[in-house]
Amino acid sequence: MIDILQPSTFYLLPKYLFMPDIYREDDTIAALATPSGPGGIGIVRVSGPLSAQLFRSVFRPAKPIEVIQSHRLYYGWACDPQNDTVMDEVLAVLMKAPHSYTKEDVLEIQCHSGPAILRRVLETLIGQGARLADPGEFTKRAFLNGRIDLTQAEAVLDLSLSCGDTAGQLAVKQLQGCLSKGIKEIRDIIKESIATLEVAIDYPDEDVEIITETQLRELLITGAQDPLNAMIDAFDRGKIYKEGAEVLIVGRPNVGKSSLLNALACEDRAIVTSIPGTTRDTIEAVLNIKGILVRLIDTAGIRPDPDPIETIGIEKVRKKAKLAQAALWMLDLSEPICPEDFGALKTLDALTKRRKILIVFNKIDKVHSWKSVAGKQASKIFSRMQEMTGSFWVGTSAITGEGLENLSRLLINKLLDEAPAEPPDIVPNLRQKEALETACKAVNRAIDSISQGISPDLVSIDLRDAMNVLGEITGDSITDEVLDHIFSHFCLGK
Ligand SMILES: Nc1nc2c(ncn2[C@@H]2O[C@H](COP(=O)(O)OP(=O)(O)OP(=O)(O)O)[C@@H](O)[C@H]2O)c(=O)[nH]1
Ligand SMILES: [Mg+2]
Repeated sequence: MIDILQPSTFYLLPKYLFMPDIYREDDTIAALATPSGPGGIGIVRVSGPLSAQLFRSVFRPAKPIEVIQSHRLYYGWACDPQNDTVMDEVLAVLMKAPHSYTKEDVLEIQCHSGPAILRRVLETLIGQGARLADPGEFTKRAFLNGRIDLTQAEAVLDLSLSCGDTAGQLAVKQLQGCLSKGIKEIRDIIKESIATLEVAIDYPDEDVEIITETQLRELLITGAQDPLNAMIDAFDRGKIYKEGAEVLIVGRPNVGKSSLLNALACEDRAIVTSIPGTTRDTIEAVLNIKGILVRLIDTAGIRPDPDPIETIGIEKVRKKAKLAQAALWMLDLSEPICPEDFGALKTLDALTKRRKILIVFNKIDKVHSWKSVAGKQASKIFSRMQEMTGSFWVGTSAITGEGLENLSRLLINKLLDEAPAEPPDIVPNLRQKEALETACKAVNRAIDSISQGISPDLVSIDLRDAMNVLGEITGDSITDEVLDHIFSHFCLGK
């Protein structure tokens, strides 16, 4: 049976459910707004012109229906009007347009979260005239009805996916309109420049110069080129705050890589044994360290003459090292450094060159005066490998937890060493950054043309291009395909 609570089966629905003949944007839509599965409550959300009617037909409030007001939460029962059976004990709220998430009439029913109950309530609403919403369709309606712009809609997506605290704060700033405000200011400057140029185009023979060419260039440089470059720059500088980082744990077998992953994640993610070669595949744990999302990846121990399975594991490490932001090179401090340790380091070539490796001496609980032993081992490493000279090292015990706090602090410092101390206010996503770059190129062309005395109508064409591309960021000028693409990344019910 197809499960209407699961987004993955959504695409099968037109054949299954009672979809209206004409699929329209002013249909009344319904979806589960909370993740499916056991939990406290499950919320079914409805938006569109039938919401008030559905409220009356599917909800039996404990209070008389005549006293019901908009935006008030009421206790009662969700019932199937076809056979008058009670489906669940619920709380329901009707939010009359335009004061709702979509600016349409919206109904939300808080049910118990059992999948069978939620499916039944949803099916009843669909049976009464609603249709199942597309992924992201509630937010798309909020955008199409002018409640939010496209950057704010994208912030909603970021917010619903964000695991890192800082990423969440950045998404909130974008939802509050930080990026839109910046784009609007640039567009206003470009608009003003186009108006100036049009005076020159319309009255070529008259001496009606409002501002000089130098002033116009200056206006475009400070009001458009500089802020555009700053926003483009923020994409790279702020990426770690928004997307987090991938960090590998690499070392020869049995040094304690899996134990470290488990200790940092505070759960038994990876199998730990005293048998060398326990871990074969990569195992991930997502951590939130000082607000930054870190995907920590435990890897297969690296040794000479690996078996065929280990060989695949080692190849995976090499590939991951090319994309990871940093690695923990782990050694067992209770044993002398051996060629196998350096063999493991070789898989991190890409990261060694970028100086993104932290040396972790593990099992300090087994070593007397571990700091001086570790200091000596670090000197040996530095004298043998020039490229590691000056790298930070840290002592840990994955068993007692000693040194783990220090490791987290040093790791975050390493990850942030090229990033600004504080995240920028605006960190565009890839789509926005590409549009900013295109706009910036058009503005650059316009500025060059003004310097070369090229005719105002040609300058104006470049500035109009810039305006249009910036409009794609906020959604002022956007094609249906791009819109569909953006909202297809949303989950059902958002
Ligand atoms: N005393 C002590 N023992 C440790 C420490 N960390 C790990 N061990 C032990 O070392 C052994 C190997 O630990 P693992 O975490 O499986 O090591 P690994 O590096 O993941 O090993 P492979 O998966 O085989 O590459 C286990 O017996 C652990 O209990 C530590 O800090 N102190
Ligand atoms: Mg392991």
